[in-house]
Amino acid sequence: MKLYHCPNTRSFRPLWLLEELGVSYDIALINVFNHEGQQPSYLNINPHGTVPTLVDNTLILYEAGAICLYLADKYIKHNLAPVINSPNRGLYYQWMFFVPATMEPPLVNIFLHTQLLEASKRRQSVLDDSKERFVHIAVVLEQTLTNQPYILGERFSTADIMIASTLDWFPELITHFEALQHYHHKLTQRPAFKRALLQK
Ligand SMILES: N[C@@H](CCC(=O)N[C@@H](CS)C(=O)NCC(=O)O)C(=O)O
Repeated sequence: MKLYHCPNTRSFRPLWLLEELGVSYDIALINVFNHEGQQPSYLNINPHGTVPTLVDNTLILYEAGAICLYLADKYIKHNLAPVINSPNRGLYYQWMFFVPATMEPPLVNIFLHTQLLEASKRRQSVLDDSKERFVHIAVVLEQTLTNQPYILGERFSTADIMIASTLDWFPELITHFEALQHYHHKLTQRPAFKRALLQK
């Protein structure tokens, strides 16, 4: 199994998961910040030129969330996903999709309108709106995590990897959310998280 990875990107999610699972894998580094994803050899594997991509025998898979769902189920005995038809399985889908569909868009906008776009294209109104939307998201997460240690309840799961890795993009946005801050800190102290960080 090979993961195409670039540090400080969404490929950290499946990388962290692979470390939690403790299975063997290879890493191929693709520096998307230097446009290495646009090399024809990589575009043959992932036509979007983005990371992550997972290659598992004949399967080539992109989309961080899909890769994480696939890996957690492939190694379901490792208990990082609720088993199919269990009550928590529905909630697991909810949070796995919540990250790319609801949580990421305002954060991507904040990134674009503070750092990525050239100054003349940055819009304060988009920034303000995105920060407001993120506060709503953080309030919901804060309420959920005030009464339970992990997003699905008592047990750590792949959904926590999706959420905590995303909180890691802008930790300064959660300084007023006590439970969320505690959750983020606790998850980033996990040995597998730290091992994944060392894969550069
Ligand atoms: N929805 C995709 C997004 C993948 C993506 O855009 N990855 C970024 C890094 S976080 C990338 O490779 N960007 C390089 C580019 O767009 O050329 C996922 O979740 O995997």
